[in-house]
Amino acid sequence: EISDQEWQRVLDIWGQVETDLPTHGQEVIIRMFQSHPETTVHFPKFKHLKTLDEMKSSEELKKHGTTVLKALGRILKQKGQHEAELKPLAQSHATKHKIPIRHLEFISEVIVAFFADKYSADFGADSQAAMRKALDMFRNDMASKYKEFGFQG
Ligand code: HE6
Repeated sequence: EISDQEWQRVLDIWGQVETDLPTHGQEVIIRMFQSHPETTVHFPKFKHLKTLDEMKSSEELKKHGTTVLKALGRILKQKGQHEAELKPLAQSHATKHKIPIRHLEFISEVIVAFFADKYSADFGADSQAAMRKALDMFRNDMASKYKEFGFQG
């Protein structure tokens, strides 16, 4: 159960993230690739990006990061009432991209760690805990939906 105050903490930090989605999205994807290289196998379109500099210079990677954070933001703003937003995302990630739930856990960890680095003053322990709860809920609900689509995740 996530309280109103916890959702407020989540959406407060998201307000800062939304001031520049491409830069934040780019950083999330790059951190995910660097800390969990197994996630790169899902992205044939980024296979040519070998070095950190190449990743940073890729407009396509930045665009993808923007897409991901835009979708995640839309979900978080539903404060748990996210069935309509989650379903198509679960469907594509289960049946088309085949992304294990474990990889959703990786990106969640990356998001919390990155925000904690970047917003040390405004994303303290309580906010980090709230964001973790929200991302846990997102992931649990994705896992349930995955099963409806026949993917064990
Ligand atoms: Fe993915 N993704 N994604 N994804 N995604 C997305 C929103 C992906 C994600 C976690 C996506 C992924 C691999 C996501 C993806 C395409 C994730 C949107 C809106 C789209 C799209 O519409 O194109 C989370 C948390 C959110 C909100 C991996 C690995 C992880 C962990 C593709 C390979 C791939 C694709 O299009 O090829």
